[in-house]
Amino acid sequence: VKHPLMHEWTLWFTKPPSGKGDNWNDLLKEVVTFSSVEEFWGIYNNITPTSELGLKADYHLFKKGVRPEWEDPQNKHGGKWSYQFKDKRSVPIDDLWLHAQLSAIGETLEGDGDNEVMGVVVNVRKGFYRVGLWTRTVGKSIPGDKTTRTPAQGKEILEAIGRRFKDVLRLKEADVVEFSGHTDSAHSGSTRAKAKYTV
Ligand code: M7G
Repeated sequence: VKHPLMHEWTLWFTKPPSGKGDNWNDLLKEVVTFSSVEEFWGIYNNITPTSELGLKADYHLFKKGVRPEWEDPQNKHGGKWSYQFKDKRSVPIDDLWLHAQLSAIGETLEGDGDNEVMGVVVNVRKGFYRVGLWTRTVGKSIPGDKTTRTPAQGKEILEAIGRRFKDVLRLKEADVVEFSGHTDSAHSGSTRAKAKYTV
């Protein structure tokens, strides 16, 4: 028996760079697409845990048809919630990444009809792990949206998603999870852009 997921999901991997000439596109690889709980566990049990990846590696789990890139048409108006875990030795990153993935594929991060969650990401970096959740918008209505939201409603929806993500990552109330728009990230050349919202 297979338990179907609400969406199909694709796992992507960013290889750690081997030489100087490597660019983002050479390193980003599509791994596998799945549509059931059982397939997810089969994949999960057979891939390298995050804690064993090299520096500059990423896993990205995105809805099928969405590339884990700012430039994707379904990401380009969006942003992300993210948190950096700076104590790499003590943080249970494999567990946290598992729960981030389960919250995405189990659709527990957003309400029916919110239509915001695009995917989740884990980055292995020198000095920290970063876990992120990419959203379709930054709270504003975007071209082509059928339902219109006021900026206040959009902010409420994104903050509710951020708070659930913060729980999934088992953070304390005093910890701060930050949201930033991808266009800010693209312009600053990095993810460390000005936070738009915090929870
Ligand atoms: P990062 O992995 O988000 O953060 O971006 P980091 O600074 O902690 O490593 C690292 C670099 O990867 C960026 O400066 C870009 O060169 C490249 N990169 C990352 N993302 C998510 C994208 C993307 O969506 N599109 C493109 N073109 N490059 C990206």
